[in-house]
Amino acid sequence: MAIPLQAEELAAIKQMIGGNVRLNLLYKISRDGCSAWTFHTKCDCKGPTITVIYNSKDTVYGGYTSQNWLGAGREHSAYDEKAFLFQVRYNGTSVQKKYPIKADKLANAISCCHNIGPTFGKGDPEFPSFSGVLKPSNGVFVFKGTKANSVYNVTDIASFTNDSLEVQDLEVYKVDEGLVETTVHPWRKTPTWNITYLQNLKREIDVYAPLEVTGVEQVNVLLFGQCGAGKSSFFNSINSIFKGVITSQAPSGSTDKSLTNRFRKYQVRRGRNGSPLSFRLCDTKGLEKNEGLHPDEFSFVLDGHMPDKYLFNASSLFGPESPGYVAMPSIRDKIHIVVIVIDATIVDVYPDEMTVKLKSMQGKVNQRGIPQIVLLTKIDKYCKALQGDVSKIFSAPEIGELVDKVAELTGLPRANIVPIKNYECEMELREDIDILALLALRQILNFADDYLTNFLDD
Ligand SMILES: Nc1nc2c(ncn2[C@@H]2O[C@H](COP(=O)(O)OP(=O)(O)OP(=O)(O)O)[C@@H](O)[C@H]2O)c(=O)[nH]1
Ligand SMILES: [Mg+2]
Repeated sequence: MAIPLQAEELAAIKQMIGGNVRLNLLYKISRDGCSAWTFHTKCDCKGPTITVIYNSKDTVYGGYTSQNWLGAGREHSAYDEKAFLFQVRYNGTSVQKKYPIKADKLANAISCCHNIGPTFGKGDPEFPSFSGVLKPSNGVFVFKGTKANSVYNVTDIASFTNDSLEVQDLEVYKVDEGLVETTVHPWRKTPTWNITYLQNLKREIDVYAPLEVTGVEQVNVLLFGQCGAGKSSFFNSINSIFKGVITSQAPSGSTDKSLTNRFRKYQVRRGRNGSPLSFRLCDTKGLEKNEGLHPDEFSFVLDGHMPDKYLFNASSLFGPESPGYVAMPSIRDKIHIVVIVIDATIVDVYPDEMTVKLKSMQGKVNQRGIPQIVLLTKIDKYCKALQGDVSKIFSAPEIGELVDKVAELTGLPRANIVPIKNYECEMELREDIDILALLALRQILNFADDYLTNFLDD
């Protein structure tokens, strides 16, 4: 099975296209079959697209065209001065290579015919392609091509394809280009964003207290999700807001393995030395493809068996024999709300294996009747127009559409999906970032209350 596009590879492609773009998967041969007819049915007249090929040498390359694919009519080529080829992975390592179309070959950017798949260049297939219907053999599709490239600036075609025409997968994405156009009909309504609104939100959270009769003094909010999604950064953002300065108490950063290696039940204090607020943000190790938080450890966390500051150990899973194991957890120790943290920039290519892991863990959460909410992070990276000011977020239709997609991915209602931008490179607090993060936190605490109410009813 092909390894899906990694976040940095996706970001590289978006950067090569330029501007603020969204990708929507139209066609995938491992899912839809490798057939020229199916390709044209799904991809014709859809405007700009990218085609991505994953070959058996873990090399990923493809092409972009701003023109329509068209299977109808005679075989023809299309003029496209914006077309280019790219390579974003070579032998399993992410790279970033762009091969623009040659100035004197603009008329030959792509070839269209009902009987051929996506083909860049004209005449002999210079770009690996297929015709008719291709059946896989030992899990790979053997494409045709490639001669020396004359339409695009690829000097060494062998290194472009890594000398392999054995294709594990091919995907075609529709590219929606252009900056966010805000709409007069916001997809979520909030009062006018100003300092008064910010202070009101802060006050609401300041005075928040869990239902007294439950005996719970601080609700336990579990942050979990893929490694690097922004779990620790969310705690840092909330902590910064209440401290009044940018802080980075929880280690955060980018590595291919989870940076967080301890289970932490962080408290947030009012100011530097003030009293703690009535919630704890529980930070965990991230979900990873092979390692990461184990489903059994996840269950122990949900049920309150795992102590604060437990150091994860990949060679020995947490269990009743582990140091600090809480044998008889009370309602105070249990998790009262689960926050699934998802990086907005990878929703379009959310790895299948991660979806499987997520669903199975969601099953455990559902079994226990714990409410769930999705924190959709990095919306500033997903939508560059929001980078300097996130206050227009609820008027940005593309974020509304992204929320729809995440609702579908997680099976949760749209109201449970809250987009945010964490503090990451800022030196000063910003009113817009604070408001968005506090809106998310307020929703989280409301949902936690629902759990405690149900607990009382039971
Ligand atoms: N631009 C941007 N970057 C973010 C945002 N949230 C997190 N980051 C960055 O993403 C990287 C990973 O963030 P972390 O908070 O360490 O992610 P995590 O989920 O705790 O990851 P692990 O502990 O490794 O599982 C860091 O470099 C953050 O600065 C965001 O909203 N916008
Ligand atoms: Mg972390």
